[in-house]
Amino acid sequence: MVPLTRRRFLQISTAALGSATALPRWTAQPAWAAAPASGGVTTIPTLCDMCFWRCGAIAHVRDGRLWKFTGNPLDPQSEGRLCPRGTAAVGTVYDPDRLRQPLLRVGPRGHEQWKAVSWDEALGYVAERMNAIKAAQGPESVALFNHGLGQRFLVHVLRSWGVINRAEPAFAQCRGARDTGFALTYGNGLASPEPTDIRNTECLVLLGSHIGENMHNSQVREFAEAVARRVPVIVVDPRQSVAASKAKYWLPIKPGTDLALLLTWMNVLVTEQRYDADFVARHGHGFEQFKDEIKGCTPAWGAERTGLPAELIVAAAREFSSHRPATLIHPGRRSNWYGDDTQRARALALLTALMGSWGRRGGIFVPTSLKVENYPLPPYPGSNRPQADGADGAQFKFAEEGVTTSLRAATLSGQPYPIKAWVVYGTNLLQNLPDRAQTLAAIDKLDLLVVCDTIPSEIAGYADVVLPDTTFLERHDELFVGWGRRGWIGLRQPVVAAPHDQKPSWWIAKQLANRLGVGACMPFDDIETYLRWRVEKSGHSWERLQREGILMGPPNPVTVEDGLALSFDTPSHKVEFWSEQLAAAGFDPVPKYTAHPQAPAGHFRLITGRAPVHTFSKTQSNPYLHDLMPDNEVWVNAGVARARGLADREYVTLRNQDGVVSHRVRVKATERIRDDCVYLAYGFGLTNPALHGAYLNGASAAQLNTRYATDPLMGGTSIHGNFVQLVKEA
Ligand SMILES: Nc1nc2c(c(=O)[nH]1)N[C@H]1C(S)=C(S)[C@@H](COP(=O)(O)OP(=O)(O)OC[C@H]3O[C@@H](n4cnc5c(=O)[nH]c(N)nc54)[C@H](O)[C@@H]3O)O[C@H]1N2
Ligand SMILES: Nc1nc2c(c(=O)[nH]1)N[C@H]1C(S)=C(S)[C@@H](COP(=O)(O)OP(=O)(O)OC[C@H]3O[C@@H](n4cnc5c(=O)[nH]c(N)nc54)[C@H](O)[C@@H]3O)O[C@H]1N2
Ligand code: SF4
Ligand SMILES: [Mo]
Repeated sequence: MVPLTRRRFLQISTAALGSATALPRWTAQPAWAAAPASGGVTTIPTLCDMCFWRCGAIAHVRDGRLWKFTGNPLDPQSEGRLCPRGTAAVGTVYDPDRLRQPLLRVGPRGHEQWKAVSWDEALGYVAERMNAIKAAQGPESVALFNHGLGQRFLVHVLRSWGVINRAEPAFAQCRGARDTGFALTYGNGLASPEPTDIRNTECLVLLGSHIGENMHNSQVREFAEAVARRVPVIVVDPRQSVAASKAKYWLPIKPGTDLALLLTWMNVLVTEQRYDADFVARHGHGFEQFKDEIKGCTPAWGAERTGLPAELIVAAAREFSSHRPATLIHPGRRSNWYGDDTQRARALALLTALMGSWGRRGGIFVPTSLKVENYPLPPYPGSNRPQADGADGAQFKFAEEGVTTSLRAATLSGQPYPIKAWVVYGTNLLQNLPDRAQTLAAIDKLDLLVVCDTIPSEIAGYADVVLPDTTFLERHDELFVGWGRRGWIGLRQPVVAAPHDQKPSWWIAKQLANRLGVGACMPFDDIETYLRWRVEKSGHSWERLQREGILMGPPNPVTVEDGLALSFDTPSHKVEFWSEQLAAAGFDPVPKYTAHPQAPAGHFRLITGRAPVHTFSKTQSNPYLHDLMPDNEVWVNAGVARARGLADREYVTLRNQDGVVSHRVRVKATERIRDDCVYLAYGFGLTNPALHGAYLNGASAAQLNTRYATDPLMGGTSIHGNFVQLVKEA
């Protein structure tokens, strides 16, 4: 590998992000695919997995080693450019902390005493324990936690074996509330990538949504283009985020009061008749009742709750409504803020409807896809038991996916039936679920904890069996069928060989299937047979997909301007300003503001977001990204820091309302945050000493999330309801 100095790395990532590529946007045959490898360098297209945006990328391989990772110009997500994390994929392959072989626990759980074993022994052990649990308690007593494209076949095998309990933090800890709120309003969630037409917008409104720190590639690039086009940007954030620093209006809202602001904005739009009356008349359901519900939400009412001047609230509403329908009210993504997040998402959805910007150019488009045939696989067995997490309606009427924290609660209580094993694929539950003590207590109840990961993550530290997956650069995964302005298929394929005894996740799933007695559910010898079948049966060339990495579908209308006819899959077949479904289930049919708990004396609300060069807790041991940002800092209002005698860059610890104390972290004293909250980027302060570079670097926001509120509609867990004191180091 070419030694990559920090300086050169920065140059690469800046070029990757900022510069306009000379390649046309939709080349039929890119130079790198047509030309034979020169100078011993082979280029292989694949999909980035440094985060879940799944950008199309090109691996440059020399002498069997990956030395550069760049964007695939054919891919609609990257358009030839990766974010800094994608560029650093090389560090994921050569991370010295990688798991190398299967491990069996020999000491007490969590004490990290292992025996390296063969795959045969590891998978034989897993199958034997799982079959014993099935015989005694039924397959429902095994739960699966998973995330990412690599999970596909493990999920399939376990479901074929009888698993019905499965959840991922990307729902209840991420976009679940947002998608539920939009589905209740329009009949459809937004999924990923969210169809925001930033490229064509004439006014962008961001609540939270810290694009630029949230590095989702295409959104960041379209955002940069919008700023260059001098599109007015309105940012609502208690902290002056990177996006807020580019904004025409920054509204430093009192945390937790966004719903009051949204209701006030809607009141202003209705009162001043600035909404799209035609859209509402044609597509709206229950508008009069809605109007009646929000009539008390005047600017004075909103100002009192949000801490924002009434004039600023009104000025922002006048600004963004003057650009409708090309006004984009960004729907957000990580919506697990305060526990009433589905209702906040409903308010965002209704504000979009008042702008008439659903299905419009410059607003939210209705994405299209490409039809891909499904490989004929046997159906899953049924079960006469309910899901243990209540996400099938018993507890969370509107949850469309499994609820992690509720599955954890079922493991703790043994109700409605005991959960005796967790299989965990690609998700670090000790960081991404609130209240770590509950996660550890639930693990204590298990007869079996299997973790499949690439590095010694914190959750792997508690496993009975650790299965070392290959990295995404060493394996095939299921096809990625993308939804967007056009549909596309993206292929993940291996670009280098696994360096040790790591195995691809599809292979692990297939081997396990044989040992679990459900081998028939994987009726192909290798994954290429499966992938080729799907691609060719769908009328595409497998060889071309292997060569180019991306196959684009034909253009379809995605906005009214392109000829799209709007339709809504709600009970009324309209946009539900008033939700009969919510009313029938005993919830507010129109969102209502309720105040959230305030900080105890001497405490600050802990708010959180993303570090631009890291993904959650999974990239801290990547040498290049670690070099760029080894730890986090706690943002403290400069006046607060002065009053407490805290100097910029001085170390403090954070003690939360329940007495949990963080690892030491540097203070960033800044005017760019309100004085009632502090901010910490998520993903640091990792506690597994086997992560040599990343161990205890910075403070873990997750560790301080001991309190959470649960969204009663879909089970999402809030994390912004925790409060901390700043403790000076002795
Ligand atoms: N670099 C990088 N990028 C990522 C990721 C990553 O790990 N690393 N993860 C990706 C994923 S999965 C997701 S879900 C997204 C998440 O990214 P977003 O969806 O953008 O996350 P948010 O929580 O909406 O935004 C965090 C911002 O909200 C502000 N905030 C906190 N409390 C409040 C409040 O009460 N009101 C308002 N209006 N603002 C508040 C914070 O100050 C912060 O600026 O990021 C994605 N992009
Ligand atoms: N406190 C707090 N909690 C949060 C959030 C937050 O901001 N703060 N954000 C929430 C959000 S928005 C989301 S989307 C979720 C994200 O949660 P997850 O997507 O589950 O992300 P991580 O917790 O980083 O766990 C990813 C794990 O997968 C492993 N891994 C990486 N690549 C591979 C691979 O190829 N194969 C296998 N088998 N494993 C791999 C990593 O080493 C890591 O242990 O977290 C949520 N939880
Ligand atoms: S946004 Fe960045 S890390 Fe995520 S897939 Fe794209 S290039 Fe990779
Ligand atoms: Mo997320």
